[in-house]
This record gives sequence, C-alpha cells and structure tokens, in this order.
Amino acid sequence: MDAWFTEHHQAHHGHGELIGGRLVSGFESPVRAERVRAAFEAAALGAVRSPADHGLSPILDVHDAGYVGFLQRAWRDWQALGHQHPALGMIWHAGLGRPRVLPRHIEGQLGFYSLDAGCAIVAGTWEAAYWSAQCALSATQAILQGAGSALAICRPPGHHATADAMGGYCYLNNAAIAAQALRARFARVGIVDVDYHHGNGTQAIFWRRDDVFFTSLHADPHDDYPYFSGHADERGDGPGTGHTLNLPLPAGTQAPAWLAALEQALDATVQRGCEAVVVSLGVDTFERDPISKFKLTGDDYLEIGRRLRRLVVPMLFVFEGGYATDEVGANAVSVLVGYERG
Ligand code: SP5
Ligand code: ZN
Repeated sequence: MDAWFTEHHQAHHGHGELIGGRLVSGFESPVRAERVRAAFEAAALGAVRSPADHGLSPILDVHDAGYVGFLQRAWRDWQALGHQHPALGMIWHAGLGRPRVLPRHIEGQLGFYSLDAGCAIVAGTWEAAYWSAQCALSATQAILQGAGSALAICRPPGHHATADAMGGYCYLNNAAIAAQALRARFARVGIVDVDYHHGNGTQAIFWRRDDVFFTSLHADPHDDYPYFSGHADERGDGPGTGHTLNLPLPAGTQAPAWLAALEQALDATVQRGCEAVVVSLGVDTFERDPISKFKLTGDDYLEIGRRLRRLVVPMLFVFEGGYATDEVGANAVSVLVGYERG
C-alpha cells in the first residue's frame, strides 16, 4: 500500500479554537501528519508519494463554488482590513440553519460559511486544504488504476466540512471528494467513518443519494461534538433513505462494544453492495486522546485493521482526527498493518 503526503499541510497552523469561551491553542497541529508519515515509513508498508495536481474540478463535484471561492480569497479579504491574526469562523454567526443572503463583508462571510468556531483561516489555509484534497485524489487515482488499498495522509482533515461550510478543523471534505471520484469506476461506494466524532459533513453531502452508503461510529451527539447530527434515527432522505447508518456510542466505550458496532457497520456496507470503500480514519477514539472520551488502546487499532479485511473490495484510507500527538502515528498505521498483514 502506498501513501500520499505533502508538506503543503504545514502552511495551515497556529490557530486556536473557542473552548469554554477561551481561545485555546490548536489540537489540530502540523505534527499530527508528520507523525503519521513517519510511522508509515517505519512500518515499511509502501512508498510515500507526493500528490499530483488534479485541479479544482473534482473538488467542485462535491463543494459549492461560492464556498470554494470564499476559501480561496478569505485570508486576503481579512488581511485587507489590517488584521494579522487568524480569521475565526462563526464569530458573527446568524444562528443555526442557513442564512438566506451571503453578506458582502468578510466578517459576515466567515459566519455564513462556518458551522462552528473550530475553523480559523490563516495565510496558508487554502493551500493546505487544497493539497490535502489532492492527496485524497491521488490515492483515489491509485485505486481507480487497480491498487487494492491506499492511504491519504490528509491534513487538514475533512469529514466535518459540508458542501458549503467549514467546521471542526475541516475545510474540504477529503473523504467525500474521494468517494465521488471513485464513482467514475464503482457504481456503489461505501464510506466507513471510524473517527470519534460523527462525520456530519460527509453525511450531509450524501444524505439524499443511494449510490454512496455512509456509516459512522462515533460519540453520542447528546454528549459530544458535532452535537446536532449523528443520532441513530438519521438514515438519509428521499432516494438516500436507508443509505446512512449512524452508530452512536456512549462515553467510556471500550474495544468490545466499539468492535461490535464496527461489525454492524461492515455488515451494512456488504449488504449495500459497495464495490469500493473509503475509511475516514480518525484515531481520536484512543484512550489518551485529549478531546475524546472513548477508551481504545494501541493494540485495538491492529484489530480494527484486521476486521476491515472482511470487506474484500478496494479500500482507501483517509486520515481524519487524532490528537494524542505521541501515539497518533502508531495508532493510524496499526490499522493499516492489521489490514495489510492480518
Ligand atoms: C476532525 C476532527 O476530529 N474534528 C474534531 C472537532 C472537535 N471540535 C470540538 C472540540 C471540543 C473539545 N472539547 C474538549 C476539551 C477538553 N479539554
Ligand atoms: Zn474527530
């Protein structure tokens, strides 16, 4: 299995988020991707490659053109006001639900295009988000050309970004962009989201579609981010009804209950006839993750990889969350080792 990685991710850094009314330094830091790359190299699973430039077109197959344009020019517009500090989304949000009219002012646009206060924009945010998506697209290309598996070491992550809004450290939805691109060859694509948080952005993107099956194991939204989606009764709408499966789990969940839920997710993925699968690979389910409340251990990640082998279809791993910087590389790569070597 080869991996795709680029140092462009380093252009996005140094922002914080509002937690308890205070700006806290960012958990979503550049060292995370570096650790995954280093662990992948140490495991000698395959080559680490630089992504090709697949352009904007596959991004616009998933994302709203107005939103993408905003991401491209937001830092410039913000700087034009004389600001040096990061532009923080949602400081002027109009409330839940979609505002009707896009404001002209950059402050208003930051609110319009944000789901929450977890996404700041710095000078290199667009560069990093664009190349993160290109990593996913290059790994997708390998799958389309016949590879059995591939890893996209994406940073920033993607699964909280909707078609037209950023949220939860995510700007472009790498997993959704990959799944959409996989549709060029595979009639039915599955997305198995194992990040600690519900993949609300991915769910929203495929909510009304029956060609991409989305299933997610995550913290119960009664108790944890993203709070407003991920309940078990959310199953898709219209033609997409039954093509979303949410498996919320309580705080303190350990491997036996988590793996039992994974089996349900995999059963459903097989049952829907998915011909290729994208794994939204967050390892913030780890017992020592600083923002999460599940209790998976390092060894459990090997077992997750072994269980995924049951899906005998091409599998694309897209890196998402995981904030225990000392262990994030080993944990993510353990999933791949379990998958490749059993
Ligand atoms: C991709 C991804 O994993 N995004 C996660 C976004 C989570 N945002 C909310 C974080 C709230 C953390 N609150 C707990 C603080 C513990 N000191
Ligand atoms: Zn997460």
